[in-house]
Amino acid sequence: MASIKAEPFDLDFDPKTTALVIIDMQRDFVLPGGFGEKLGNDTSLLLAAVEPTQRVLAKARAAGLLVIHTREGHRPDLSDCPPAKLTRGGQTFIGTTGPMGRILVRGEPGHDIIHQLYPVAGEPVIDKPGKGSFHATDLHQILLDRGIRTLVVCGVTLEVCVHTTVREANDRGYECVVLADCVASYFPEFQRIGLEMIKAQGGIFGWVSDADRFIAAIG
Ligand code: TIU
Repeated sequence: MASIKAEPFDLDFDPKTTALVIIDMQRDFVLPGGFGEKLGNDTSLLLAAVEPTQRVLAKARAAGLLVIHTREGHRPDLSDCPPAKLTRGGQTFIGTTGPMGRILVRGEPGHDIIHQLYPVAGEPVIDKPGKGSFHATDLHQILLDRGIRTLVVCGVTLEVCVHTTVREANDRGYECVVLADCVASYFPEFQRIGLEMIKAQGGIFGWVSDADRFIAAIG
């Protein structure tokens, strides 16, 4: 067993039943020319999460933790993209062509994970059409089959895909630790408040820690 220093209180976990989940570290969100920038955001804010997540990923791999990556995106014919997601306020970005290929479309350069955090053989990659990583995916099945109980969560953006995934996971009975410096938002105030929301009320849907405390916990 191990224990991670966290808020609102330290969490005991078994590395054998713990997975590192890295959410949507895709070019379309963290680099200019993709979905994030099309939505009017400064994508450079998300890059702060890359280096701490690299350290966490290296430690998790060395310790033999299950590592799971997710990607938000759609089939090339967009048949899995709800009309309500495709067109917002009369604007359509998903499926249009930009400098990194068709935005949020599977198989395109922009849809793929940045090289710094690229999956290696044996690490499941979950392609998801929504914000949550459990919706319309086989993530729950993969976690159940491996007896996973605890999720250590990194990725972007905190208030959208990370929050949605952690809320989904919490409802399915997983204990989730979000690493504060390994998640990022386009909005600094959402980064601060998004972390507060997780750990308020005695940890209403999770715990908050950071890269250094995760690395120390693994030993
Ligand atoms: N726009 C935004 O903040 N996020 C997303 O659209 N997807 C994810 O968070 N991955």
